[in-house]
Amino acid sequence: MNPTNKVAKVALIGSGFVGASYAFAMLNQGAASELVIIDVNHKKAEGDAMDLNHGLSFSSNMRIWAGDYSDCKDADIVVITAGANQGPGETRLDLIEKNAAIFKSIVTAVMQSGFDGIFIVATNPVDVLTYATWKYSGLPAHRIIGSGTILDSARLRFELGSELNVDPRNVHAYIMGEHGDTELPVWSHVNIGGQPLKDYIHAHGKPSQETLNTIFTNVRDAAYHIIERKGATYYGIAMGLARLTTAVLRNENSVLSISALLEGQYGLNDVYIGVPAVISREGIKEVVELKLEQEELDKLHHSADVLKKAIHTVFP
Ligand code: 6V0
Repeated sequence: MNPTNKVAKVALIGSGFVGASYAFAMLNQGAASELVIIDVNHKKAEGDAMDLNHGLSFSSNMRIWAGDYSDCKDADIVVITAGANQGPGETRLDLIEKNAAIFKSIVTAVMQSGFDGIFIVATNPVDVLTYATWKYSGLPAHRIIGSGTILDSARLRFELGSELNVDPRNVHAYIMGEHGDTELPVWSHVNIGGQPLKDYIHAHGKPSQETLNTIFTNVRDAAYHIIERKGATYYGIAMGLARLTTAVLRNENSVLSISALLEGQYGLNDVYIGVPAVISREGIKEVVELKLEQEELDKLHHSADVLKKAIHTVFP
């Protein structure tokens, strides 16, 4: 960790669609002072670093270069977006085997550099690979953060905001569970600028349950719809990752829905899964334990069962 807080260094591993978009978002947000880009395709990392450097006259100051694993030694955060992405019709869980093997080599190389910071993981299936990063790194679980349902919650806030004609930043809503097909909307804790959803519905006569169901289906299946149209999704997750990075570097104590290791919360153990959590310079400072309705809790447990099965294919 960087005790002086003078230089905030981020190492990005994987400069594909998600990684390069994240680097661009970081350049615009200005939370880090150094960004090293590492990719098995070194030329791609070099090209991205060159291209991004040409934006420095228009952004805050940041040193950006294409490096190697030795550059992770004094990084505050390593962000992993490397690996295969979903093809049309492929689920996130279909990617396990390929990406777990890639992660073993990446995390081992990062740790061999002497890295002692915080990992942020975005590669899919993100909950399983966050668990794998925890195991392969040997670091405490609170220093391994998966992007989890940060994007799904943002999608839900956008969809609800559009439906209600309210700024999504004033719509407080979480998707919990797997970042994938078994995720769930936590309707019981949605509020619009402080007004609980059920009170909002009572006052405005809408949205109907049917509309809410459609909104959730759109959120859950958003990646499929985007992949069908343009082959990949990256801007939304890149901005979510930049938000998460900033929350850590600036010690914000922000509540974000991310993938955290559960150790008894929600009656679950030994699984990384999407939950709201307080994010600070320590990483995951605290998992927020919402009082869920029974149906929501059952769905969360089902999602955890699916993830545990997937985790056991990598860690029997
Ligand atoms: P991409 O554009 O194919 O980029 C992947 C990059 O990883 C490429 O530049 C590769 O060269 C690089 N790479 C592959 N193997 C290695 C390795 N061993 N070491 C270093 N670099 C390597 O994929 P894209 O950027 O679209 O997606 C990356 C991952 O993010 C995929 O697993 C997606 O499924 C996942 N996403 C996660 C989201 C989330 O919400 N968590 C959202 C969107 C995509």
